Amino acid sequence: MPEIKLIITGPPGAGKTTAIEAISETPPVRTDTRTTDDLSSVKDETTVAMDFGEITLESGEKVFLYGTPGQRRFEFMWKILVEGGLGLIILVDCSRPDPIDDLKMYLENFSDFIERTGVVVGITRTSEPDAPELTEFYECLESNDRVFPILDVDIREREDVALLINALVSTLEFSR
Ligand SMILES: Nc1nc2c(ncn2[C@@H]2O[C@H](COP(=O)(O)OP(=O)(O)O)[C@@H](O)[C@H]2O)c(=O)[nH]1
Ligand SMILES: [Mg+2]
Repeated sequence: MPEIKLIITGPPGAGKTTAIEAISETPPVRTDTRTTDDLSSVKDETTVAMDFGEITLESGEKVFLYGTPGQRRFEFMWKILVEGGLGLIILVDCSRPDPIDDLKMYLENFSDFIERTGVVVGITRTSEPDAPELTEFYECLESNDRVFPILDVDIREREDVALLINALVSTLEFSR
């Protein structure tokens, strides 16, 4: 059976580690360590190298899901992780100061990868009082000449993570 490597990215605390834990059939590999810098007010632990989990689709295809470290000082890891990847999940966290700007940043940073793969955007914590409307995220994609599915998700729910993966894999079907 073919194997599909997907990457999940997004700012620290968006839920990359949580998503992989929610869906992986095998015990996920985590490389979290205690936070020491200004992030420690947001969370106790942060991913330094990657997260890894695997899922078998209904079609029998195996998906390997790699989570990137969120902090920008680990950006060099992103290039290593995308090697051989077929698609990207970008998580955007509405509890952060400027979620639209976060999305723009990830579109730019992964632009080389995005040129040759598929993308799906997962918006988390959409019930936050200052959360942008979904249309604002679509406008952000549009102004960057991108058309990707955007889903409102609770990343702690297995079904929501499955939705993201299925949306991404189905966009890939066209290009494979
Ligand atoms: N209250 C709330 N918490 C959430 C939601 N989505 C994710 N979380 C929590 O946010 C944290 C995300 O942390 P983590 O997965 O380590 O983020 P990472 O830095 O992207 O790997 C976890 O404690 C989740 O349980 C949500 O919709 N509501
Ligand atoms: Mg993490």
